[in-house]
Amino acid sequence: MSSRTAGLSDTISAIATAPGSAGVGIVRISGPQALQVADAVFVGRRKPSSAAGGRFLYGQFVAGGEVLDDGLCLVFRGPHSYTGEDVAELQSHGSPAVLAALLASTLVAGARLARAGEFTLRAYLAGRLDLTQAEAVMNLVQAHTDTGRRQATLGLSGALGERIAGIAADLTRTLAALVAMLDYPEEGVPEEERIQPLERAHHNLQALLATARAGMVASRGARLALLGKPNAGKSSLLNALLGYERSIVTPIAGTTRDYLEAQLELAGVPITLVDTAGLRDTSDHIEAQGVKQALHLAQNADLVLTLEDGHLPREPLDLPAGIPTLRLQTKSDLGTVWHDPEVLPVSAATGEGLPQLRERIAAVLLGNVARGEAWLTTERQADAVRRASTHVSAALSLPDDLAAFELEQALHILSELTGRDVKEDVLDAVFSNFCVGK
Ligand SMILES: Nc1nc2c(ncn2[C@@H]2O[C@H](COP(=O)(O)OP(=O)(O)O)[C@@H](O)[C@H]2O)c(=O)[nH]1
Ligand SMILES: [Mg+2]
Repeated sequence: MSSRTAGLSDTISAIATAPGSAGVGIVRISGPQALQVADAVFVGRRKPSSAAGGRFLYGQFVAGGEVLDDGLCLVFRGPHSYTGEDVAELQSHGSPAVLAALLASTLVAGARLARAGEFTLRAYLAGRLDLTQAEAVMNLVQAHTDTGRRQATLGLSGALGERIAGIAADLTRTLAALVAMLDYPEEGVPEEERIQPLERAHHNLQALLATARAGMVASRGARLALLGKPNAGKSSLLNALLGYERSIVTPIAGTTRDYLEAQLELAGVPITLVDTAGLRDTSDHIEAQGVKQALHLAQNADLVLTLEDGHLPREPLDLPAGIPTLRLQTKSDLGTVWHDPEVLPVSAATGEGLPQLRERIAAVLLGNVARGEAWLTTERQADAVRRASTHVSAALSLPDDLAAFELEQALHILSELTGRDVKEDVLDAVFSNFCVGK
């Protein structure tokens, strides 16, 4: 048995709220002994273990005879809880010291410290969530924008699972028809049973796959690198997009030698803008490091903005190939000495071209996927849909017996995607990205 599902019959405990000081903090306990552990650390008019599910009790948290704080104990009895098990939530003041002491006393009382994502893993194992919903929980916890939140909520509602189930149903229909034909060739299966569902599944898989970039960018954000020669106006553009002076701007070439990052939101996507050292051959050792770093940063960006000064003669920029790029002509307020319809004129000084730039960035990052539908939001999901789609494409052009085999493969991948037929290493990959306490 893997480490992930080992020992799920024990009782776990963790601080469920974020580190730091806050009005309220929560220690969550789940498992067969959850209410007994709560009994040991909570003293009120009623014991948690004798309270009905759905009740909250007022009292004091105690450890070794000492009162830590007063607060609430919420009692959930399985299966009517997040994890499907008995759960107690201890709400104290949101003090790091109180929460640490409270957590420690639940461990002394017999709970074990929860691993990352273990509460949600238990909810999944109890059949309360499928895997795409579990991933949506993680995305929701981490959502920083409306788009990210909306997609996570859609995923959590099961909308993504339903889209996938619809595709699986079409594949199952085709597979049944193919098997029937192979077994009883004289019977004959109508085309609409065989080809139409397969083509529809193929189309729907492609449509789903087309949402992956937008979904991943909306949930985890995107990195945008600004690249260009010294003095092209990279730092000025960064400041203009941010609306405040983050990066130092001077007429001296080579001002930015290190790189710096700043956060902003654009079309509902959390963006990390990266300002880099200007690309040029230089004998300055530090600047040369910066140039190397700039190319490396560009390679790891979701999108590169290349900047070329519009009022100076154009010099070619040597860029590594294969990176999605938007090309900009800077300082448009100074007049332009070259013209290229592929390149967007912008001015950090006057703001000209910035609305168009924001629109183009959003178009590249989000594409034109339908907003109200559930998107793929993780690399795991995109990878599964990509693989399933390859098998379905193959099935479209193969004889019936081989097509049936391809469809079985595709169905297996889809069931792994929603988590009905899942291996331990997949669970590990999904839940290791969670925070402890969720
Ligand atoms: N007129 C004008 N000057 C600009 C603009 N953007 C940058 N500059 C000037 O160009 C010089 C280099 O700018 P900077 O942002 O430091 O370029 P970097 O080396 O690419 O980061 C500075 O003197 C800026 O004031 C612009 O849009 N219009
Ligand atoms: Mg600079």
